[in-house]
Amino acid sequence: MANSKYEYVKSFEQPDVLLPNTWIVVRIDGRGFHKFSNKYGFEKPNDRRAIDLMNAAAKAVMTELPDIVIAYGISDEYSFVFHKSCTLFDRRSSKLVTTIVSTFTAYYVHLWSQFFPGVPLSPPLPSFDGRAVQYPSVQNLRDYMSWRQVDCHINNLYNTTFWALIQIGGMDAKSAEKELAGSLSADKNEILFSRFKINYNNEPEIYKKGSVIFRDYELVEPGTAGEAIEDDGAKTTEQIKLSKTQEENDKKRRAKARITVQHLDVIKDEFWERRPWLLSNRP
Ligand code: DGT
Ligand code: MG
Ligand code: MG
Ligand code: MG
Ligand code: MG
Repeated sequence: MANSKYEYVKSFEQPDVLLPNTWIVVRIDGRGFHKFSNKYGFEKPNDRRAIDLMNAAAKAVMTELPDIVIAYGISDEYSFVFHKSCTLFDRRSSKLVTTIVSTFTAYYVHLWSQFFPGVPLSPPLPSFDGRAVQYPSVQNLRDYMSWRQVDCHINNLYNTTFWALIQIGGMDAKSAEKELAGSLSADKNEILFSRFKINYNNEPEIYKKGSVIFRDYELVEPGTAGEAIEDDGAKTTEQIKLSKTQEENDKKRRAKARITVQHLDVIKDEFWERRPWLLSNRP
């Protein structure tokens, strides 16, 4: 390529490579979805069509980007986890984030009519922001996932109670808000049960737990996981050659695996122990 006198402008680009050997989480979030959900009359507190659409778009993102090992979604947000060994886009943050955000948004719009038949999208169209965060250990990554799932639980219990007070109890929003100010989980469970005969435990898992998407292989019995989770990374040339072939095989295996959307507890050890491939050294 010939150099032009303009080429120097390239040197203004700032590097944004993420640290090696860290788990990368790209979290996206719908822009102004409070307004967006009202515009399209999303059911309160949860609209199954809206959640299924988020899940379908996230599943499509995972299918297109086999480097993603797991994704977790609630409300208008989704977190995508890249394996710590991922080298996609040389780990450049802006490339990873913008690719996820645009792929997700494109699918959200593309799939909209399947989930909202007869409800045409009109501007302002849905858009999403995104950021990348790096986690140096499996524990940090699991704590991140737990943080999002606890958020899901807290928000859903609040919203379920808030909307029961309004929709079944006939309260206005202000009084419902006042009623719930300072209340504990137990209080909300009690309100739901004593006033509305709703046992929160029987609410759908998809609303209580959020959605987790991953590649499905055969489950492992808890306590029998073969592979150690952390390793120091030092390898001989022979091991590197071997791991290259391994990498190729893993890539093929990953591309073929069934991607599943489930509503499981990702806070407890069991989820991870039964699926050791998710956080193993080899993606
Ligand atoms: P942002 O993210 O700062 O641009 O602003 P928002 O408005 O997107 O706020 P955020 O992301 O904190 O909250 C998500 C909003 O989306 C929240 O107002 C509730 C709404 N939303 C998400 N899923 C559902 C649903 O299934 N049903 C209803 N009714 N609303 C939903
Ligand atoms: Mg926000
Ligand atoms: Mg939002
Ligand atoms: Mg949000
Ligand atoms: Mg280009």
